[in-house]
Amino acid sequence: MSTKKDLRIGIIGTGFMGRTHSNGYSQVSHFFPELQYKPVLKAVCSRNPEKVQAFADQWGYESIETDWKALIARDDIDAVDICTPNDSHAEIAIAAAEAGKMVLCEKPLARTVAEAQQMVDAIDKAGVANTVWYNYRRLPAVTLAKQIIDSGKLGKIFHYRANFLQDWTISADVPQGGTGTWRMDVEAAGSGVTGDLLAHCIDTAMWLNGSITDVSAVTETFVKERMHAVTGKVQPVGIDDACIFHCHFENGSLGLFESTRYARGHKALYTFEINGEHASIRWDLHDLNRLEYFDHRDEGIVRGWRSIHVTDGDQPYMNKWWVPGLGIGYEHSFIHQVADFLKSLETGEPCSPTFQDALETQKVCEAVLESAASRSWKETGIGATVSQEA
Ligand code: SOE
Repeated sequence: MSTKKDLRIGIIGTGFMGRTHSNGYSQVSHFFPELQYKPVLKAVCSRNPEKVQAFADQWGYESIETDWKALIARDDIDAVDICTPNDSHAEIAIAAAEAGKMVLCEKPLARTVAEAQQMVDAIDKAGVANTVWYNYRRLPAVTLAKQIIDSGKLGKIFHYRANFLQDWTISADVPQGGTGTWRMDVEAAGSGVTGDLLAHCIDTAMWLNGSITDVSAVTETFVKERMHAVTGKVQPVGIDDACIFHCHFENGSLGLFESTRYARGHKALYTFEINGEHASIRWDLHDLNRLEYFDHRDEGIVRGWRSIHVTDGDQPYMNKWWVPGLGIGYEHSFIHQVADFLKSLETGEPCSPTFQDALETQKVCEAVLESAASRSWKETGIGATVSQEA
């Protein structure tokens, strides 16, 4: 008989993220057998009864709901996982916290800082375990980057550079709103690439390199009107199609970030590079098992960029998988997040990024959008501001 404790999951939303999270819950106990908690797929919720039943059958959920309030009211659910479009994150998370449930929320935490702050307040008041699915932190090569930086190998950091490039909205025929294209609708999403893609880059950046204190941004909406999939009307587009910003970090380094959905040829090119006094590192989502490292202190005749294949048992998470040399994929970042969440329930330590951490990312996103709108520098309100004259 298993001595593990059940963590009864109620998931809301059956789209792309509903699938990645469900896969995480399904796989984690196979690969992290030492964990004391075991996710149990108790219920899945979505409005369409046929679709939600099909999802439950496919992923092995025991039951369905078509009203998220009914899911939250159930006393056989311990943790509520929010995989809905951004406009419902706040309402669901606050209700779930008030009902005493643990809350796992898909990124970005909310559409605005005001919403995110209310969510943090509700979580704090209820004192419930929480996390936000900024999954890229948990790819082994990205976690290794964190370990290398924290060990001091890079020395003082001067530059942080990140891109997240896609090309799926170039056609003016792509609608806004609706099931597959809610990310194009400012009401549902809150913003465009800033909240959807740069939020990932900002989360990783602040985890690796500390707080971003102030930003100067430019955004563009290349297609100004699109048909709305729900109303059927051609309506103005309120999201940013592209965003470029530069910034100061609290540690004195400079940041440069770019994201667009108009970079023909790029489907999900997330890259970052960090340059320090002694060494640099860079990473590319399209080659996610590798971390590149350059150390100026190497002997001159062999000095150069090393390509580290992050698949060895002493590298982050990799003793859980196959044998050295065999890579893993995108979906593993979600499995790792579930594992870390379950571990946090054992230790009582928060599972970062918490709602509070994600609020900080939200503050940077909002400062970016305000900076672009006002064509001026904006402080993020986090970290100690570095004087621009300094
Ligand atoms: C957008 O296309 C998207 O699916 C984001 O919403 C995800 O967060 C990102 O990881 C991949 O791209």
